[in-house]
Amino acid sequence: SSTKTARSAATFVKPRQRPDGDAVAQLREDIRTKLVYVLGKTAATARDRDWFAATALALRDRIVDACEQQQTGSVPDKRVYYLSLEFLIGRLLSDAMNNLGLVETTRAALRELGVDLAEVEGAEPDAALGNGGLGRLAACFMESMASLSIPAVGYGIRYDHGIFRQFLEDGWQREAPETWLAEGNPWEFPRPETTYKIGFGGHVTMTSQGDHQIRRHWHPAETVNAVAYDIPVVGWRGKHVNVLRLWKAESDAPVELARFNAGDHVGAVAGRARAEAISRVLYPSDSSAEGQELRLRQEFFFTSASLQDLVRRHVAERGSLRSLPDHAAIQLNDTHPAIAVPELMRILMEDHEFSWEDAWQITSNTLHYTNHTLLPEALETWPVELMERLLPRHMQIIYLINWLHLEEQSKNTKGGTFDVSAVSLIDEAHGRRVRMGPLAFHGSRRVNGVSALHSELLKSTVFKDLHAIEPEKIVNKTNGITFRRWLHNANPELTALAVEVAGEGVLDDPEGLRKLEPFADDAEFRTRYAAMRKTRKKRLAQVIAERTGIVVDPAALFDVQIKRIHEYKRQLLNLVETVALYQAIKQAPNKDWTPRVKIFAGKAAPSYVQAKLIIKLAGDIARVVNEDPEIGGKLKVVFLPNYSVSLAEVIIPAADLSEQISTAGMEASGTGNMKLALNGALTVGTLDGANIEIKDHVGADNIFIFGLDAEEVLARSREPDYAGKAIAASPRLAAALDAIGNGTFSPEEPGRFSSLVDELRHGDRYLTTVDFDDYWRVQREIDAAWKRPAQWWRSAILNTARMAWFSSDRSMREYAEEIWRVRLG
Ligand code: 4GP
Repeated sequence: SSTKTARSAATFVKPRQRPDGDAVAQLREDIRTKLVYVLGKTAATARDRDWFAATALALRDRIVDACEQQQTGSVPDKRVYYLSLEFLIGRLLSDAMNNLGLVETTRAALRELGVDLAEVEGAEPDAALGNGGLGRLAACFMESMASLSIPAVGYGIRYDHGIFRQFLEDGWQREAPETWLAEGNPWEFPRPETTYKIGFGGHVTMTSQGDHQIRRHWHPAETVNAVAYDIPVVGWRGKHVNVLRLWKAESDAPVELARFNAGDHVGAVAGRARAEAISRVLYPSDSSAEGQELRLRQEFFFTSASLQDLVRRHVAERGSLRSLPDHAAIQLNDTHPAIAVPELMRILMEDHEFSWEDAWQITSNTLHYTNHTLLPEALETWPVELMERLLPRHMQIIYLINWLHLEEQSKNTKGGTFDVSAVSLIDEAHGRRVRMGPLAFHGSRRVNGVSALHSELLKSTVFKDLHAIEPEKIVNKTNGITFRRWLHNANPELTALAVEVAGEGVLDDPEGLRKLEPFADDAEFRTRYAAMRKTRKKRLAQVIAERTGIVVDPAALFDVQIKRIHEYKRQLLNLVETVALYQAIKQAPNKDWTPRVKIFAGKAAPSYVQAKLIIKLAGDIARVVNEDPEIGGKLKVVFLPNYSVSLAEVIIPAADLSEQISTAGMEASGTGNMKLALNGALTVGTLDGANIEIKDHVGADNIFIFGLDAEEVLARSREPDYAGKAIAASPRLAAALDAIGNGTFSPEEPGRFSSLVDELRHGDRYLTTVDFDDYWRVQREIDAAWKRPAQWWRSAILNTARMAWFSSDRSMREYAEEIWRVRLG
């Protein structure tokens, strides 16, 4: 009977919304006007990039109109301020068109101008102001807050150069600057009138004010201007618009004319260059510590500007800052803005004359903090010496916060002893350093992890002692992704299927995807679902051929691992398994192997030597495997360079298998795992991060789980020589490691990968060797599953049907209700 439903549903398919003729004509004229009068071009001289700018400007007008309508209302009761050093936005044109309901209108308007929308979309540079998961999450959250009408401002830095462009030279990662602003940014409004002074260095004075009151005052040695640039963020169906306000650093020092006239043209502007360096480049530091002074300057710069801005707004709207916690919820995205704790205290005491106690009350009821990683090397600390030099007043405030905090603990233990070093905000063991995680924890009303497992691990590991003091503080908020981008825009074919089955309402409420469930048992629907995938795989095969020259067969299983390159994410596990598979195929070339294409993409931090070596290894394995005539089409290996949001939008809908194979306990959540499962890729994964919750939602039969869980990882790590034992027990693993170590893939330099192999043999911090055999087992199970298409596509459809919970709308609703206590609009 479900087959019948599918057929009858098919007969009800509405033709893709036909755009209204007047709207098309109007938009066409608006685009033409922008092209001619704003850009100074003609249809004859315009390049795709010009058409993109003209289209963006025309759509931006419509966003502004939506904004105007919304502003006729009164001041919102409470606003959310999302402070993030990273916003990995990607392109905005498709978001804007889709959310305004103008995709087809824009396509038609451009067609009348003789221009192809796809070309225009392709001409938009990615706004890549982030490294990976943390930055992309911030972008998804901004879109969801706008879609849910949560009044919010995102605050960040307007970097001249976002994440570097990755290219391969002889298989090695090389980095080149990304220049997204080279031709301006049509989405943004510069607001030079909204400029704040940000201080650095200098000294602190004390004045006594009678009543034994002492006031301290900071006199910075240097100030830099933070200038606002606003990007409007329009929500679904154009109902609500929020702002992403990015700060650009500008010098407030004039050009030194005398010096300039004396011929020192460079020296005359050196001070300006130093100030402006703050917003020059994004630090490429996904999950690893950055000890650079410039990084601390960036963090303070954007945090101070954002706090000054929201304080000014609050005072203008409400008068006293005493009510700040009632009308503002500030979310610190990781510890990068943790300096907000002392900075808000300073602003309240110094500029608004609050007492310490009142300032603390306001601060610790307004701030909230999200943790994104447990890796010890990624937990930020700053040398006390550097803080004292760069932010002397803040260091004093941190000392006093810490003193009061430790006093309180010693009172609580009633004369008993407690471990000061475990809860102190200052680490005395590694040279004196300020621990930004504990500072953010202590100064915030709520602290959250980003998956159920991660939040539990926060309580039992990094924040164990602080959690014991305030057991209510840590809450879980599992990450999410915006379906508007990762389903509707990235996969129109699957979206059309979903709309056909579940109706247009599925675009507003992803719970409607559930209606796909019965169709998993419908052979005809499965065929159409598989055809959708095939279309997307052909497109990806084309991109692979263009960018790497490698020819892949869209009929093969597309197995993808796309994310930052990091040892804990274990691209190496996948590569070792690839080698073992290669060896197995060579031993039995005539066996009925499931044809696979292993697709890798991701950037390595420029200073991360092992990660860069892993990229080189992928390329070297690819060269040998892809050219081996014995292998034929059974196995292909591809490393796609310059992974980006836009490239993800092409790969994800084309993936059959999603590799989420981090060492259990180390991936805080993952969000790529959600995007892939939503698009119907089956996950092969460990019980880590949000994989666990994905399994709970899609069902254990529709996901491939392997390896140790987080507890087992802890236990095994304590056993001596666990790697040696695992290798000794697995001839297959030993042979694969030998091949990598002896130069089978790098005959011109046989020892090239010996550091990787030695680490696996003698250290193996990420338990790659321990999980290998089970990973091999599950991969062969996957080979077998691929040969049972009815079951495979059934599982794929069930993945799509059961992923609604992972919408970032759900995450944002939870934050709104349980952390921010803000009403949805
Ligand atoms: C990432 C985590 O590694 C990832 O598991 C999580 O899904 C993501 O944040 C969003 O919460 N962390 C980073 C980072 O990107 O720079 O620490």
